Amino acid sequence: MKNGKKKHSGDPFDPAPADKFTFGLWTVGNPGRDPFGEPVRARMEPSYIVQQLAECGAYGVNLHDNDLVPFGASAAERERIVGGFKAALEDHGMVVPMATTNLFSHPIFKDGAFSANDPKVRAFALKKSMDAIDLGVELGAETYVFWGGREGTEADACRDPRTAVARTREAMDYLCEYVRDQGYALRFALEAKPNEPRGDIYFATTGHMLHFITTLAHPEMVGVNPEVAHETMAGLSMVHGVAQAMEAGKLFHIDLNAQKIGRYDQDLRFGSEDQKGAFLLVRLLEGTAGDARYPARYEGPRHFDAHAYRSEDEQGVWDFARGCMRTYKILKARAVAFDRDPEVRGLIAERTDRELEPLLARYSKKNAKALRAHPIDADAVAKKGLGYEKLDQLMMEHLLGVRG
Ligand code: DIG
Ligand code: MN
Ligand code: MN
Repeated sequence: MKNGKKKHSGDPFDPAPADKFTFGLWTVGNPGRDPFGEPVRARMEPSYIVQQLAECGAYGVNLHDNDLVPFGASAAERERIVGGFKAALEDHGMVVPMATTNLFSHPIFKDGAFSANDPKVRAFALKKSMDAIDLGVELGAETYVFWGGREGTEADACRDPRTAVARTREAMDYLCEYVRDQGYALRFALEAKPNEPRGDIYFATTGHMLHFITTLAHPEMVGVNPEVAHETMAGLSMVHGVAQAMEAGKLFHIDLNAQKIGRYDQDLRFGSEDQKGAFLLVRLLEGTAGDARYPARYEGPRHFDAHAYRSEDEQGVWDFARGCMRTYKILKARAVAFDRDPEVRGLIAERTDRELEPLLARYSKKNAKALRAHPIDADAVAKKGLGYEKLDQLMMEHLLGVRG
C-alpha cells in the first residue's frame, strides 16, 4: 500500500481507488474566486492535492497544462515541476487518466482559440495544444479533453458560424494527425457547453458534438466528455445525452457535478441538486438494469469537474471531495437495490409479441405486407395503463431509503 493511501474504513460508501474517482487539479484547487469576489482560499500545490486526494480515496487527478506548468515557464522550470509531480503521483499511487489544454485563460484567447479570426491565435492554440498533449502523455493520460470555453461569440456577425465549425474541424484533424504521427495511444473527448464565458459557445451540447465527430478525418479517435452542469444549463437531460453517447460507443470520459437549471455554471458537489437525475445517471453508467443489449457499464474514470462552495475553508474542500464520491457510491447501491426489486422488474419488463416483432425488425415487401395486414385494435391498446406512476414512486422510495 503506497504511503498516503489511507486504509479503507470498512464503510461501504467510503471511496477506494477501484471506484476510479478522479478530480481535476483545478477542482479541489479552486481558490473560490468568482466574478464578484477575490479568492477565499490559499493556492494548493499540485503535489499536495495529489496527497490529499489519495488520502480521500481517489484514483487519480486530471489537469490543464497550466494547472501544473505556469504559462511561459522555461523548459528547465517545466522539467523541475513535472519531475516533482511525477514523484508525488508515484509516492501516493495516483494516476493521470485525462489531460487538457487551457485555451481560455490567457487574453490571447479572448476571441476564441481554434475558431478565432486571427490565424496567429489559431496557430498559438495548436502549438499550445501539442505541447500540452506531450505533457499529458508524459504523465500517462489516455484521454485528452477539449473544452472550447472561449469558442463563441457575443457579436455574432464577427464570423460566419460555418467558418467556426470548419476551423474547429481543421484543428481537430490537425491534432489527431499529430497524435498519430507521435504514435500516442490517446483518444480525444469533446466537451460541450452552451454559454459562459462566451455569450454563446459553438457546439453547445453533447448532441452537437456527436454529429461534429462524424465529420472529422479520424472519427474513431474522438468521443465526448458530457458534463452534468452543461447539459442542464441547456435545459436537456444529461442521462439521455450520455445514453446516446454510450449507444454510439462515444462516451470516452464524463464530468460529474450538479447544477440548478437556469443558473450560471455552478459545478456543484455531485448529487447535491437533482438527486433523481444523478440516480438515473449512476444507474446508466453502472448498468444496474442489466440490459443485455448494452455493454454492462461505463469503464472510464468517474471525474468530478466541480468545486466546493466559496463559503468553505480547506476542510470544506475535502468534505466536498468526499461528498462527491460518497454520493456516487450511495446512489450506485440504491440503483442496484432498485433493479433487483421484483416489483420494479415486473413493471419494466418489456412486452413481447412473437408474431409482430419479426415484422418490425427489418423492412421487406413481405414483412411490410404482413405488418399492414396485422389487426391492431388501437382503442384497446390506448386503454392499457403503463404503471409508470407506480414505477416512479418505487424509484422515489428506493432513493429516499424507505425500500430495498
Ligand atoms: C469546464 O467544464 C471544463 C474545463 O474545466 C476542462 O477543460 C474540462 C475538463 O473536465 N471541463
Ligand atoms: Mn462546468
Ligand atoms: Mn467540465
